[in-house]
Amino acid sequence: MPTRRQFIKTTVMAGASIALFKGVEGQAWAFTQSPLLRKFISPLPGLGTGIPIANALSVTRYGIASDMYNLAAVQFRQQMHPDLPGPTKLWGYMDRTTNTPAYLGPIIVAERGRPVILRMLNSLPNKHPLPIDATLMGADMGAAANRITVHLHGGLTPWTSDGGPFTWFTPSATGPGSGASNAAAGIDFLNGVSAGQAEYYYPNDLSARLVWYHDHAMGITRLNAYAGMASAYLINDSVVTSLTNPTSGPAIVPPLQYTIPLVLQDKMFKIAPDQWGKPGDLWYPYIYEIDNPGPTGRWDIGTPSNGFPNLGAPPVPSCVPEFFADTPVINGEAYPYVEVEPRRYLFLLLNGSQARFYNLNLFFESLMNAKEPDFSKPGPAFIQIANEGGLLPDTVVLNNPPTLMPYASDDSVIRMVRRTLFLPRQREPTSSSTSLAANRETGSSFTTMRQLRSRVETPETTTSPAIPTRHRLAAQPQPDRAKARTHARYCSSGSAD
Ligand SMILES: [Cu+2]
Repeated sequence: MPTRRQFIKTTVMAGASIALFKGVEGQAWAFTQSPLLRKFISPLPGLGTGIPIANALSVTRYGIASDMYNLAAVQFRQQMHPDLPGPTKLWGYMDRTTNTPAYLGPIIVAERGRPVILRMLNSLPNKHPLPIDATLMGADMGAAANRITVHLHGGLTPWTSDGGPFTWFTPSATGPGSGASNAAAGIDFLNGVSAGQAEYYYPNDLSARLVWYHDHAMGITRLNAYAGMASAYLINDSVVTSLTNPTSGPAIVPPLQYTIPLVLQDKMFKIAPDQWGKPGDLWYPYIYEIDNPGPTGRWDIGTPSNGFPNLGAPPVPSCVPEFFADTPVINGEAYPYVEVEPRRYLFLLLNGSQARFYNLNLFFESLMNAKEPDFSKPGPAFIQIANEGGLLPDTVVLNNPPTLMPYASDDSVIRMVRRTLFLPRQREPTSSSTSLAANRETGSSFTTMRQLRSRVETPETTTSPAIPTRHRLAAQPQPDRAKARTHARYCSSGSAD
């Protein structure tokens, strides 16, 4: 196992930049170690162009017309930026009707009231692409590294299909497990349909919104989601349809071809091979750096002199509490650009990072410094129409957009104009004297390691009408209260995330 000093030495020799920021013990550290990548040379993967949309099979289940999806969890490689030394090893979901895996795919497009049946086949190899802390509950006692379970994050799901952490199954699982961590399935597994295959039932009895499905296995959820087992799940309903296709007047919400999902993540890439992979593969922190006490180590541990108990050296690999990676990845591509027309677009924003918050701002490109923003020239406003709770009652103009928390989503309409830069600024721990609240409020105290931008080059003229600054979206149908109560009972034993 390389020491931290050896690691940094290797990193410097490889020409990557190192930036250690000030902090206090007990905080995560921001630093960079990935290969330096050119910005904005590859296009943003979009819906159906890079990110596949899952193919549904129409079936009748419980007497209700439903959509069946046959997916598999597989290992594959994908080039996440042209400058990376090779394609990145990933674990992700694949549509078994096409057998073509792709990062963030396949997206499931669902309709309110039409249930989805998701069948997931576990086709993962035995060896995990990331370091596993084998002292964590669920990952101990020789537990299989390739155990999975599927959770619909933000869904209103009966507990039997909620993918609780102990409902995991391995490629050889046939039924409920014995409860031992080294069994073929977890003790709560009751979704088996055949060897290594589980089935989940999603009633979709909730209003239109962007949610997502991801792995949820006990002890390794963070690693599995980071490795790629996370995909989008878009729910449409009649209210959104009436906004995109009104019977009279202009559409408030752009149609699907002018909808751009932006899944914001931060990743770290290896520059040297190790026992888990080769250069260009994903890196994940796994060592507490107690050999370098004081405010310079990454994931330092507290000392007894600062009131922390002396518990001895943590294991290697260790689970670290927070992880701020150095390379922004949007829809699976590092530093992408997106070309748009001068008209309204609907952006579906999802923060899929481990711990990073994003503060989203639009600025015009600097005339003096290409590919950099001119902070004195703010771009068009965000008009927020929804969040992860569904459509808002009214549109909201976000001149100073709020922070997008991890695992949260926002739907915003933006009217694009010429040469606009899309620049989410990144929030992370800075110095001990700067409170998190201050960080959130003032852009100047943000530490931006690298910038996440999409370039837009279009004529300045625009043909789409201005977006009303305040617009009543629609009266939404009320949920079925009896059904909601039943679901509440089901979900009370579900998982929290
Ligand atoms: Cu979740």
